[in-house]
Order: sequence, then C-alpha cells, then structure tokens
Amino acid sequence: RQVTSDASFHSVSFSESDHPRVLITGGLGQLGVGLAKLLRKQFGKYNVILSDIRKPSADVYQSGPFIYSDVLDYKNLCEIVVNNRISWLIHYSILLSVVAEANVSIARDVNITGLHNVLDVATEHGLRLFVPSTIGAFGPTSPRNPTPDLCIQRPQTIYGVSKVHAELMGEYYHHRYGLDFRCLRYPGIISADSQPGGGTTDYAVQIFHDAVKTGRFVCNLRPDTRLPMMFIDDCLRATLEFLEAPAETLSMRTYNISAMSFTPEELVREIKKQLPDLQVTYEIDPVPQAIADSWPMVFDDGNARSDWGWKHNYSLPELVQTMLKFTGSDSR
Ligand code: AKB
Repeated sequence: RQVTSDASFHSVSFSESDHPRVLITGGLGQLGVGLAKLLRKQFGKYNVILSDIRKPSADVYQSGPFIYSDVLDYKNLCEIVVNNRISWLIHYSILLSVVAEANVSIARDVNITGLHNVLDVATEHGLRLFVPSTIGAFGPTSPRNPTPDLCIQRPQTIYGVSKVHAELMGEYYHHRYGLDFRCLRYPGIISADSQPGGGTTDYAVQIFHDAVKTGRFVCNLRPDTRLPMMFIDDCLRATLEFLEAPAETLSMRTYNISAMSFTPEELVREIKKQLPDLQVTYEIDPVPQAIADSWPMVFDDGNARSDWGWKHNYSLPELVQTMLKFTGSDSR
C-alpha cells in the first residue's frame, strides 16, 4: 500500500481505489465506531473516515482516520468530501427521541438542517447517501402490530417528524436528481461497548450494565411496553449489506428492518435465567412512556427480507447471552 502514515489518508494506492471512500458523520454516537470497524475490514482502514464535532478517545484515533466535521457547516462538509474523494456518506448525526423533545430548536437544526446539507453535498458530488430512519417515524395512528413499510406516518415527536422528513426528502432527491439515497428504519439498537444517549429504547441497553454492576435496575417504561429491537452486530451488518445491494434489487429506498420485539418484563425474565438475583423496579417516566406508546410494537420487515436478503442472527436469548458476556467482561 502507498499510504505513508495514519495522517495521510488522502493518498491511497490503486489497489484500494475500487473500494468506496466512506465518511461517517456523528461518528461518536452509539453506532459510528462499530460501523467504521466493520467497513474498514471490508474496504481498508484508510477508506473509512469517522467524523464528529467532539474529540474522540485515544483508541478511536488509533483505529483509523478521524476528522472534525459539522453537519451544519456546508462548506466544511464539501471540503471533506472533495479533499478525501468521498463516495459514500453515512449520516449518523442526530438528536435521539427523548433528548430532542427537551431541545427542539437544536434538534430542528441538527436533524433537519443537517439533513438538508448532506442531501445537497451528496447530490452535488454524486455520493451514495445512507440516512438511518427509525421506528420513531411512526405515530399513534400508524398500525402498530405489525407496522408495514407503507402506512400512515404521523409521529408526534420532533425526532419522528425530522425522520419522516428525511425519508421523504431523500426519496424526492432520488426521483428528482438521481441521488443514490438509501434509508433503513432501525428499531431500538442494543450494544455493549457504546452507549445510546437520549433515546426511548435506552432502557434495554442500561439494564445489562446495571444488572452486571449492581444487580438492580430501575426501568423508566411500563413492564408491558413492547418495542422492536436489534443487536448492534445485526444492525451494522444490515447497513453494510443494504449499502452494497445492487440498485436493481431495491424496490424501495426506505425499508423497515427488525430482529425481535420484547417488553421490559420479557427482557427481565430472560436476563434472570442467568442472573436470578436481579431486582427490577418500575418508575415510569411520562415522556419516554408516551413516546413508546405511540411507536410500533412489531415491525414488518418482509420487504427487506425479500428484496435484498435481510436476515437477523440474534433473537432475544442470543442477545441476552451476548450482552451479559460483553458487559460482564467489561466490569471485571
Ligand atoms: C430512540 O429511542 O430514540 C432511538 C430510536 C428507536 O430511534 N433508539
């Protein structure tokens, strides 16, 4: 390879030039570091640039290229795309559901203006653009069990409104300008070594850390609140497989994906098979509870499965086993 140092990720050898050159925005959230690791395995370390407006930890710096990028700064985005010959843009910058409700005007900027910027950059420079959407793009008038790809979407959160907007704008740019826009609606994502932050489904991550560390967990949702969920490895693999899918296999540009659906009490029951002494109490927080009550309970991802072969590996028992293994080894 002709890459001379970690800092000089602009120059890549010809052998790597047929791989996509990927920029991930919002890279220090729950999913970016894991996705960068997976894509670097596939496309080479220097072909995947992680970015955020925060300073990463030393191990993120060491694992591959990282740069500052602000999705609200259009010129900054253009410079990064041009200087680094970016061909795929993965747009992970977002304020999640609960934190967005508490900061509506910041959420409007990041979730909507940020999206406009990446749409324009991607269209102008011929990029493939991936924007995740969410179960939160549905609302109380959507069918909730199951929720199909195409149905009424009237979300009642700024997060949901911004995600429906992203889906529609991306599809519009696809039809109008030929933008290669791709969008997966993620369920709640459960990960061991990265924290979500500000979401409605966060309880399903926190419970593992608290169960292993303290043997107690206070759940902020009612025990019977059913939501679609997925283990992070399935989510990241789905994203890569969808990004690599030939355009002719995609009958749509926005797909539901899912792996399982469970309630807090079902999750607790499964965890107790391995940690029988776990003590769980319920202190309902009305904000996330109202959000969860308006979201899908079961997600219909039949189109993703038939169009481009989506298949999950982790159901509830495998998820619990794997999470306890990872969180347990972290805390030792
Ligand atoms: C949230 O809870 O806000 C997110 C999501 C399901 O989109 N995890």
